[in-house]
Amino acid sequence: MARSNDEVAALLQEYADLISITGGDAFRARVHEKAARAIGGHHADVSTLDLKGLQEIPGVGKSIAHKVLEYFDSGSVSAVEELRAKIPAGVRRLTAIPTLGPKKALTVYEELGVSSVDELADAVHQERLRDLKGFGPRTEENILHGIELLRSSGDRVQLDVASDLADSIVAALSEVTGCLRCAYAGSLRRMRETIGDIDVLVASGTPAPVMRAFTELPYVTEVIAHGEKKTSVRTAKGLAVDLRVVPPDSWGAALQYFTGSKAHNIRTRELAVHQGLKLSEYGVFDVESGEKTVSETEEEVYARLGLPWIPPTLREDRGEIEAGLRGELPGLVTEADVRGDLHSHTDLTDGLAPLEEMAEAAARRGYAYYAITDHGPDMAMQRMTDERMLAQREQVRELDGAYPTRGARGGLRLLHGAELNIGPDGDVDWPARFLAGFDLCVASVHSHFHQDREAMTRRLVRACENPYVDIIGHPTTRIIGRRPGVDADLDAVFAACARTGTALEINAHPDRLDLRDEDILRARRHGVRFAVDSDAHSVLHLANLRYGIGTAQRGWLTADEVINTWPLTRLRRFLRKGRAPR
Ligand code: DGT
Ligand code: CA
Ligand code: CA
Ligand code: ZN
Repeated sequence: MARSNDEVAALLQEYADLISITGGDAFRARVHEKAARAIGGHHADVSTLDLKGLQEIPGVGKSIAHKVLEYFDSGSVSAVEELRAKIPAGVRRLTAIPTLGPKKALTVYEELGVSSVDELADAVHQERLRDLKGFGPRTEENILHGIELLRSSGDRVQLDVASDLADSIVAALSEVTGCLRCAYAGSLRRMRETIGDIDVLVASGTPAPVMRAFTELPYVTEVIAHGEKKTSVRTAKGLAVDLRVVPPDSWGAALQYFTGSKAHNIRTRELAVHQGLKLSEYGVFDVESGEKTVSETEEEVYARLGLPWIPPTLREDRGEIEAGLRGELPGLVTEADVRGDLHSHTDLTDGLAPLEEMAEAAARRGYAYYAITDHGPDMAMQRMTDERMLAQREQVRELDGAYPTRGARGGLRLLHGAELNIGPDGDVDWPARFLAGFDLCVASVHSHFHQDREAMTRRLVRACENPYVDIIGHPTTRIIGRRPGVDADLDAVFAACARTGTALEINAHPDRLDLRDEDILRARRHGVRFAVDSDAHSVLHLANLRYGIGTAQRGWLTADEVINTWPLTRLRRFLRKGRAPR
């Protein structure tokens, strides 16, 4: 994973924000924003590219390419620094409030001197915003709601950010002499949707060199605590990391303990107590003799408690202990079960890569089949037409089977689909006649998020009832930390999905993870099928599927409940749904 691409993308995005905040040219802001997205999604590490290579990235012109080179030469970009100097960091932080926007952020700063999120909340409560042009009671409500969203996500980071960092820490520490085992534990191992801090575990008889290597990692900016057993640091992105070094013969007990969750651990400790045992991060001990019985592997620890090994994604005390005791833990879906991705975009709409590159990358992942689902014409920005869609279909048919893959002897099977837009009344982009030509259709809500509960429920149910809608994409449309899910009677929607044979998507993008774990648990009680999809807008996004699988596991899903683990013939039968036979 090219971390430098993320850095540059963040910098260009910040620059775009700064341009907007300072009232600069809106077009210039958009150009930089677009380049930020392109670089974030680019397959090659941008720190290795020269001027020419950089300019080959779509949306990257000469001036942006020069900024990127300047960044890698000197560690900063003068144009960005100039704007940074004009705008206090607190004001920039205001733009992180999802409902505020750069223009209003500048207004409250210039007119009221508000330069932090707390000050803004105070100003709202003191009704000081009311006198400003363009601010009404409705704006105040929106701002307070935005502040609440920002605060509820707190200092937690998204799954992909923590994953990338943890992977590179584990890789680095595994190289240190004396490190016998290294893994991450905590909420990241359980694949929670956001991560408070990373917990890394090392088994070693000689902690000192491991601790030293840890504090000397290049992205460590601050050492919070330095000890024999535990060291805590803060990293460049603000994320904290705890490292614990344990004796090799305590590895299993420590991994179990520090994986959590706290609620799960309370239950395992109770189980131990009932059997005259004591469970700690050092092992399972006999209370009477004080003798250690097991602790080397997690399997042993669970077995000693009378349990099978419980997958980390289930360890939330949501019934996994009871299921384990009864021998009824689900056989969870894994990434290896997945035979294809059913939601992805190309540069025909808002994706970054052409069809060929996306398909080739899907084949590299070993898929048996792969669906291209660009946006329909109802999202006007995407400029889709019937002709363009049909031309793409021809291209898809031509390339069907052209890419060798582990997953299918005759090459990757390409499906031609679309991501339809579910309009306010539940209608979708095209009439039945046109829709009948697609192999599959994903349908999603992209606007009118604030309909009342009844209207929103009706809208989603109508979409399910459309015989050409096979999958409801990102069903609640929430964006983690930025936008709450829509208000709908989800049980009614889930029941409609089950009744009509419409699958619910588990959108694997780490910003979305939609459906979320709790909704999946609810939906599966209705007998719904699911599709775990990347919704990839670039080649790199295809790998996000792992986060969707983690989320599916947290929803207790088995492979049989996930349609894109099925062989193509079974999948096609599902996709025929209520359609007239062809
Ligand atoms: P996070 O960091 O907020 O995303 O969530 P976790 O689950 O990673 O929590 P963290 O980092 O505070 O602790 C890691 C694990 O260590 C936690 O899942 C369970 C274990 N642990 C920590 N403190 C306690 C405790 O006071 N009691 C018990 N039973 N376990 C604890
Ligand atoms: Ca943690
Ligand atoms: Ca921790
Ligand atoms: Zn999409």
